[in-house]
Amino acid sequence: MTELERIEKYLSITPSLRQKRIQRQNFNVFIHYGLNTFTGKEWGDGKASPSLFNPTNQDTDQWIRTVKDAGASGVILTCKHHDGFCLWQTKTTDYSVASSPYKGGRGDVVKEVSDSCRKYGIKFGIYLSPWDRNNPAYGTDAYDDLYCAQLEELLTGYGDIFCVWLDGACGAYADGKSKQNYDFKRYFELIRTLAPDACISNCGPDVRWVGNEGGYARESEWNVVPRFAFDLQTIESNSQQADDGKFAKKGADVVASDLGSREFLSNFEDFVWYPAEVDVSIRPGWFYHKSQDRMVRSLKNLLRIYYNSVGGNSILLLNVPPDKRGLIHEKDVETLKKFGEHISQSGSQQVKISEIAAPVSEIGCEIENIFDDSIDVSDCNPLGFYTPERESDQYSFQICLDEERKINRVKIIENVAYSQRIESFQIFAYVNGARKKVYDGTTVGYGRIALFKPVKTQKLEIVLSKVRKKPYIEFIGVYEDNGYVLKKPALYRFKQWIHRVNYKVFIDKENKNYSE
Ligand code: FUL
Repeated sequence: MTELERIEKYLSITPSLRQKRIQRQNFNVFIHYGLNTFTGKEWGDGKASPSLFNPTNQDTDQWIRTVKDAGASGVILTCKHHDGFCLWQTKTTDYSVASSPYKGGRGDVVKEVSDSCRKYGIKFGIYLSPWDRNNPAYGTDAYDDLYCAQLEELLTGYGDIFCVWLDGACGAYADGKSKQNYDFKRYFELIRTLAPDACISNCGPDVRWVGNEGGYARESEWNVVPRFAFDLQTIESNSQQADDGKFAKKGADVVASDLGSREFLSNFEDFVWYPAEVDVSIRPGWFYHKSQDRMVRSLKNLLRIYYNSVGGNSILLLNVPPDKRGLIHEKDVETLKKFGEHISQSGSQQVKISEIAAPVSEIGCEIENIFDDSIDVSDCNPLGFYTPERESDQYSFQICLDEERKINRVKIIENVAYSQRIESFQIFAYVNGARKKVYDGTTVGYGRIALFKPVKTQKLEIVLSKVRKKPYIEFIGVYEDNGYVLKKPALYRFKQWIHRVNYKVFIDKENKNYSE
């Protein structure tokens, strides 16, 4: 294939509607809750008595109000974690809330959370751990039947599900057992049948695990990656293997640093649209531990994660674990409230653009289309974007603001219906007549928030210095200084990522493309 043919191939890879929707959601909350909340464990061994599950004051409305105040769009609940304890009234096992004192054994946490989500307009998703340390069937074919029955109960009994999160973590050896040979193909088909709009994340074809639990996206996240990236063996082998408290602290060193550059893609023939998700906990643990009440991430830390993930073409999945009372702890609530306020205030700091000069557009795709990011091009408005009429090596946009403003960021979104095209771009500000470079970046994709040192200016220039083909831009926004400065160290860490994945080994020819 020539370079041009290759590029055409990459650009032919575009998201499914369900992928566009989840990318547009930007930020969701993970809720880890279950027997571990009461035993203080991270990985329950499946032997703890259900009688320990006894929240005294559970209020899922409080959880979801917190989620809403934080500005998230959806919630994913650990309906069953590795210990096998089920938070709903399942017919598949007694190891569930039905055997607990909670509401006299008649409680159903999945129902409560999904009802609260509906009440507050938050989407609801499920996490159902494939690894099950309690069920005697684990390790046999009968377990696949049981797992599918659990999926079926969850996907049919609790309203719309936006995401099914399949965890790759497994430490079966810790139980002296060999690992279940999961029939993922069967799980995927069942999910597609029962919940066709739901994304299957992590060990699934729709959303890619970023590869670490430290809150780091790559400096250049690409949505078009070689199909091997959706290879369950790779995902599982990179996932957590032991409950030693070390995995989440590892930072960003468990995956390849580049999954999508032209150079990297040139090694492969088969590609998928596979957007990254950054899953990270607000505390050191995924489950609540009283001893970690003073270790809740600070606002500054959460913002670092937000700008790095949501601002770096990735979905953020932030874990917030309820405590033994069945409430989200005051400390987390307070931080999340400030976080939500920061995000919403920052969104309203968009500066008025009085004039923008861009290369001549295709008819119907004028530059004026791109100042309003509430237009959802994915579902309904195919013309809410700009594209130049002609192909060129570089594209330059001159932006005049209504008056001189102190700004510190620019947000750009590509219309991903045309795949991901921008490979590098720079932002210049005119200060006292001089053209000063304020930002040098790489990918844009579903969204890049380019943060720079505050600068007073009335005129900017954005140069798309390298593109795969002419850009399709959905949105450009310029924002007044919100006081946030992204510290350099986070970026330095990416550069030190080690290429640990031997990608050639893991190509699985059997993998069907479930994205269709
Ligand atoms: C990991 C699990 O082992 C953790 O307990 C947690 O659920 C996290 C989201 O995924 O792989």
